Amino acid sequence: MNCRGKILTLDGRTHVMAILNVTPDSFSDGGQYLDVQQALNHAKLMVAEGATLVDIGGESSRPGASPVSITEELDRVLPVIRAVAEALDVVISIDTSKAEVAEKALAAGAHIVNDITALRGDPEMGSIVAETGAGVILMHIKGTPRTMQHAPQYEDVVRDVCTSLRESVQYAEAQGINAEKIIVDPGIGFGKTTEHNIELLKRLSEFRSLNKPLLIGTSRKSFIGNILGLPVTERVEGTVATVCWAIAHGADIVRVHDVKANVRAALMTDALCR
Ligand code: 7PJ
Repeated sequence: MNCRGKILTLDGRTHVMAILNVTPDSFSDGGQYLDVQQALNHAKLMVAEGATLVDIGGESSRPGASPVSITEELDRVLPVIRAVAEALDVVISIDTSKAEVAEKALAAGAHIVNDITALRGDPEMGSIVAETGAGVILMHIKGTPRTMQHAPQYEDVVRDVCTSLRESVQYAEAQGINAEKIIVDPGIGFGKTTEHNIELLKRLSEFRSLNKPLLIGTSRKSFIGNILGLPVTERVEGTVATVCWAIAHGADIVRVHDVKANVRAALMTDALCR
């Protein structure tokens, strides 16, 4: 996959995407990396640990989170993107649903737009991605971060999410986005109960029918906490279990906080099932 000149090879090994939140209120690491130098140091560490992508986000999408203004989001992410792009040979994704933030982030050195609304949050997003030649991650969400956990319901969660992603892919391609620059993601935890998340993972291989690279984000999420009865600081092992399972059932990219443990687990799982 060629994302604005940066090549992401999606056939050999699983890629680990490291989460770099530059928000004061993210649910597990909010407030830690607001300072640019600190954010850069954390990115360097995660790349040294084996991450091949870094996902930079300036707006928390945790359940109930308040939206932030475009200026605030830009002030948070642009200096960090510039610093990471300058210092590291890594694929950078910008976690945003706002076209203006995406456009400026791409100009600052990002390669991929990670849009949790799958281009539905901003009417300009599709054309920005198409014009810039960026890669795009189309994630499924039911509702908005504010409303998504209010008793979400599906007829068949896997079929419903798959159908929605298929429509998102069609919309993206109709907007002029190159078919080979699209990654899909069922959006674990975004408008889903613990049972829905488990069902999505159990039947993950059904998403292969979309014929797109598949990204999965389970890291430290509350369904792991619910099953293990553990707080967010104690969910590494639960996350690693889901990462190994996801790789064995078709994931190409895993989005995580705890890079070292998940890179080792991914390499081992690759050796077993690729
Ligand atoms: C995801 C994401 C995910 C993609 C978040 C968290 C909540 N982007 N952004 N997939 N999750 N593509 O980090 O737990 O699962 S924010």
